Amino acid sequence: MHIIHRRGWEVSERQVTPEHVVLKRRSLLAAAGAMTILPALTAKADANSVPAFAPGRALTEEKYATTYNNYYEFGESKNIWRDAQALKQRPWTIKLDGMMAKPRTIDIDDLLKQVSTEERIYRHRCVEAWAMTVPWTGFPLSQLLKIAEPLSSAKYVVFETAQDKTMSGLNAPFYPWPYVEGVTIDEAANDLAFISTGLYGKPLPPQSGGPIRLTLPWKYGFKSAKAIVKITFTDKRPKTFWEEIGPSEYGFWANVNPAVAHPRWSQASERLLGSDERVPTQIFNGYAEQVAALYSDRKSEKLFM
Ligand SMILES: Nc1nc2c(c(=O)[nH]1)N[C@H]1C(S)=C(S)[C@@H](COP(=O)(O)O)O[C@H]1N2
Ligand SMILES: [Mo]
Repeated sequence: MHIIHRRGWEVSERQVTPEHVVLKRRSLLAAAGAMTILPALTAKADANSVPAFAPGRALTEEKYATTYNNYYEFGESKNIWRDAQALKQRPWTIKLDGMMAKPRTIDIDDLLKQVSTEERIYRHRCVEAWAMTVPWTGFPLSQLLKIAEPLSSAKYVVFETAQDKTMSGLNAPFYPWPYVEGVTIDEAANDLAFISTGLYGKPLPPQSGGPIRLTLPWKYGFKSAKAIVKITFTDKRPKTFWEEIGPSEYGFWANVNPAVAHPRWSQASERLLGSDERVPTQIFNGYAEQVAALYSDRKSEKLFM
């Protein structure tokens, strides 16, 4: 038996995907034509190869990932996918501002011409203790940093979600809209930090954060802001949406850790979407090898909630 050392997202297709899903996705990708094809899809499966960071999980079925969502702009229910179809995906622009060389507004299609897209299968862990494993299409956040050219004095990247008339949840007065999230520049430059514009080989559906969302697989899901319309570079740590609502429950760092309980529930295990199966939660959602070093000088901070 030989060990293939892949990075965490370079999982063997065979390890994560039931065969019928592989076949379905192959035909989807062929139909999509221009989509980047996952290298693992085309590589010959080797029953004896053990990827170093294989999720050891089946891919979540698409119908579960796209019909069970958290998207408070559309309400507190998980069942918002129909309503979210009303959110127009084009035209779509993103304002880049703050501490950067040339603040500007960029059209999503112009942005997509400047990046190279790829597919990554990531585990996703919601702070509410459900989880999924899905194939995103998109590009590393580090590519956006190169395009935006933040000043060296910038320490954080802040993401802001659209506020659209189709979003009935915005009428709920309690919430501090807009939805704001942020990471340090170092976190943003990490290879795992990803901007998603597709899911299951198709354009990212509105309920999943289409047309463009953040995807940070080692952090609780609320960090992965959907429907991004503004990206700001700053030297001040932002007050994020959930931190504003409940700082003792949803912190800025929000790295996944089974040993640090949420004040109201355990984080030791998680339910796999589309099944009743519970599996143990892993530190940094299983991505410690790629991201733990980001926090070696921050041991005194509340990194895990
Ligand atoms: N704008 C916005 N982004 C958001 C949320 C939200 O309510 N609004 N919910 C977050 C939470 S709690 C999770 S778990 C994920 C859910 O993503 P999914 O619906 O694609 O599974 O989106 C995150 N991004
Ligand atoms: Mo979540």
